[in-house]
Amino acid sequence: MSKLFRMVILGAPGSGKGTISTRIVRDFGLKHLSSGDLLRAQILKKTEIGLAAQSYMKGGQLVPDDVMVKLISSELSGLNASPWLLDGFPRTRPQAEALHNNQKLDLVLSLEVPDDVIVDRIKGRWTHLASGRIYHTEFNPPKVPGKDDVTGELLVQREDDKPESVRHRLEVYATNTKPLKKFYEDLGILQVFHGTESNEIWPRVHKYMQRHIPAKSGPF
Ligand code: G5P
Ligand code: MG
Repeated sequence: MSKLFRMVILGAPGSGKGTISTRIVRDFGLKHLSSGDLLRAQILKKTEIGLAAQSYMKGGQLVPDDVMVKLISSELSGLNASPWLLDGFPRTRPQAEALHNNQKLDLVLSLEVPDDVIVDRIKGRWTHLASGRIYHTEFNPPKVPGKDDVTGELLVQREDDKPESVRHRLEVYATNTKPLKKFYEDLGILQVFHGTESNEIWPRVHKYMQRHIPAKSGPF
């Protein structure tokens, strides 16, 4: 069963999708595809997709559906034999339908964290853009301040983590992505987790996931 296991993690910007995904990868051995990390890698490489996506992302707008569906389909086609976890895709109804028409999901998790908690925590996020590794000044600090633990390269604050972009991203999430919960609820594969701390949400996610796929380790 674990071999073809396919899941999605939904949640507002800063709700902890990346944080929880890293732990799922460690304990359940899934491949993690973060649409935001993929886009940021394209921007760093100055590809056609990266150049097109940059202006949307900077202000917290969604990148057009056709670009996203093409990007994610191409990444998924390289993962056919592995179980995977999608983070940040789908984000709109057309994206969810395109995915559903191609791949049947086993599970969709939704992280529900209050907006005021999110706005506060995003101020402390630092990112290693090339790898997608994320840190937080208090919650998950790097070993050396301002530097990535693995490469030693400089960490940056994402352009879309400025307070005005974050507020806009929360609105975009509420309008476009939150309704996807109904789509997945109707398919009978949605599980919602409420909380304000990833460390408190994580053991519940781990326990729930074990109903679907055997754990290799954890929860830590
Ligand atoms: P992204 O990159 O997908 P978002 O907005 O969905 O961006 P984001 O901001 O990456 O989500 P997250 O992954 O949910 O947030 O959260 P995280 O990084 O794990 O945690 C946030 C911070 O809080 C981190 O510093 C973490 O260490 C800390 N933290 C975690 N838990 C706790 C805790 O319990 N306590 C505290 N104090 N801190 C904690 O998408 C970016 C853009 O790309 C485009 C859009 O423009 C989008 O805005 N895009 C798409 N466009 C169209 N369609 C798509 N499918 C697209 N996908 C991406
Ligand atoms: Mg993320």
